[in-house]
Parts: sequence; structure tokens; C-alpha cells
Amino acid sequence: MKDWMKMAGIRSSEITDEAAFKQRRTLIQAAMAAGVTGAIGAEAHAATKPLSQAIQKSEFSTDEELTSEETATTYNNFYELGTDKGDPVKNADKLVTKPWSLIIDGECDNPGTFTIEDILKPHAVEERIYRLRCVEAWSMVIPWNGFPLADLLKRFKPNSKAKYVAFETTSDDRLPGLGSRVLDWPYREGLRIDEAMHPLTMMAMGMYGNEIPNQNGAPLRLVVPWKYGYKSIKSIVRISFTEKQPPTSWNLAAPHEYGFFSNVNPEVSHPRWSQAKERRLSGETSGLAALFSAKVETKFMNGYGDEVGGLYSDMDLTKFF
Ligand SMILES: Nc1nc2c(c(=O)[nH]1)N[C@H]1C(S)=C(S)[C@@H](COP(=O)(O)O)O[C@H]1N2
Ligand SMILES: [Mo]
Repeated sequence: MKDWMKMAGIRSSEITDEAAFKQRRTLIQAAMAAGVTGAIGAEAHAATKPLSQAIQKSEFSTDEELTSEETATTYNNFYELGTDKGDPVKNADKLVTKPWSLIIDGECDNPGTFTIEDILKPHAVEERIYRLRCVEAWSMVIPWNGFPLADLLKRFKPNSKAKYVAFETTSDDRLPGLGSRVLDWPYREGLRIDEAMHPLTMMAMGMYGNEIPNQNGAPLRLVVPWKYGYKSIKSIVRISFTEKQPPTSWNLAAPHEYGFFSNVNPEVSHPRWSQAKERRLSGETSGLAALFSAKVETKFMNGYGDEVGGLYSDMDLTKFF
């Protein structure tokens, strides 16, 4: 609960109540006019640096209206930088990205420790406009810049025992969020090897043609467009090929709420809320206004069902959620 909500007379329980929309909007507009929205403004985020590479467009892009760059870089989940949506941008400079290296280990022939420059160098950069659908039932449409994860993984020659890929975020002790016990650090995620190798799965080092800002997971983060946002792990320092399904942070924290697969599925509710609809944070929607943005139907596999449905054809998705 933020101070501006209290000032505007909003109770947490009312935040998603459609019926209260109009009445609240008036209060919100008054609050915004009074300038109480504070840090979720343009002035809060550091200047972004344009990517130096040429960027190729991708056939995988959606043509939906983009979320504004300001919203996508100021309304974030990155618990290592704090649990409020406005915390990551405020604390962005606590994530130190230079120097940065990645450990590649486990079931592969070419493991090692690589600098971020070595990791990025061989890859041409493309722009892919993807929806990212948070488990909290909001979504954004973001032009990510990066390359297929498969192209990176193949360089390390995974062996026949590599059934899964595990990812870890930095747990640098300068990160202010690590004191919180909500999650078990480092933040960890995992994919089945066929999911990791799927052409839709992407590594991003930029967005909107700019270097990826710290709050969005600099210098390198995953983007898995058919899964809930929390699978798209930020600021990766380790990639491990494993034979067994790796533990993941959200599954460890609440196993009955967050499964390993985490595929976007409007028919499988979260135990505490429906997943049938999402608030689309498009256009200039930002901060506070995001709470009142349009609701759209959530699509099976976030709209990528034709492409990835086959990966799960013999599975009961209510059981493997
Ligand atoms: N390391 C790390 N990665 C993370 C998170 C996090 O808290 N820590 N949050 C996840 C969640 S819940 C979402 S919705 C997306 C948000 O990405 P964005 O802020 O770039 O939109 O990042 C995901 N990756
Ligand atoms: Mo999320």
C-alpha cells in the first residue's frame, strides 16, 4: 500500500474493484494534480543508452499497442531491489553491472566463466515485441532487444543428460532487497530443455532500442513470452544444465500457488485470484493510472498456444501448472 493510495482514500481491498472505478478516478486525478505520485515519474529513471548494434525486426512480434517505455521501466517486479513496483527504479543504482560475468556449468561439454562481453559478442540483435503477462494479472507489450536463448545455449554443447536449464540472478550483498525473507535468494528459475531451446525463448540485453535498464534486469535477462512474468529471470549470473528439475524461487516460496511450468492459462486460477483477465498497461499508462487501465481477456499460453501448445500435449495442465 502506497502513501498516495492512503491519501486518495483507497483501501487495498478496493484496488481492483471495477465498480469503484469512476469515483476513485476523480480522487486519483486530484491526487495526481497535487503531485503526490512522487517517485513513479520520468525524473526517477536514469537516462537510457541507445544500443550501438543494428537491430533486425522479428516475425514473432505482436502488433498490439506498445506499453510506454516510461511505464515499462518504472513499474517493475525485481524483489532484489525492493517489493514495491516503484522500488526497482529508485534503487536501480544498487545493482552494479560492471564488471559482469556468467558461469555456465552442469551437463555440457563447454562449461566456463565468461564475461558479459564474451557472452553477447557473437549474437546479432533483433527486436521482438512480446506481451509479458505478470501472475498478478497485469500485462505489458514491450519491444525487447536480444537473441534466441537456443543460440546461446548451443555454444556450450549441452550433453544428453541436460534435461533442464537452471538460471540464477546475482545475490550481490549491495542489493537492498536481499534482507527480505519473501524469497529464498539467489532468485532462481528453470526451464525444461525443450522450452529453453524453443525459438520464442529469448535473452534480452535491451528494450525499446536502448540498453536494458538495471530495474529491468541488466545486463542480461530471460524473456519467456508464454509463461508468467516471474519465469523471465533478470540479471543472470549463472546458467546450469541439469538432469533433474531445478528448484525455482517462487515454487519454493509457495508451491501450491506457483508451479514449475507457470504457463499462462486463463482456465487455471491462482488459488487466490482468477487468471481469466489482465490489465493491459499500454500507451502512456503509468504508475497509479495502471490500476485503472483496461482489462482484456487472457489468452491460453499468452496467445502463443499455436507455437508452444505441442510442448505440453500429453500433460494435464491443471496438475502441471
Ligand atoms: N531476479 C529477478 N527476476 C525477476 C523478478 C524478480 O523479483 N527478481 N520478478 C519477475 C516478475 S514477477 C516479473 S512480472 C518480471 C517483470 O519484468 P519487468 O520489470 O522487466 O517488466 O520480472 C521477473 N524477473
Ligand atoms: Mo510477475
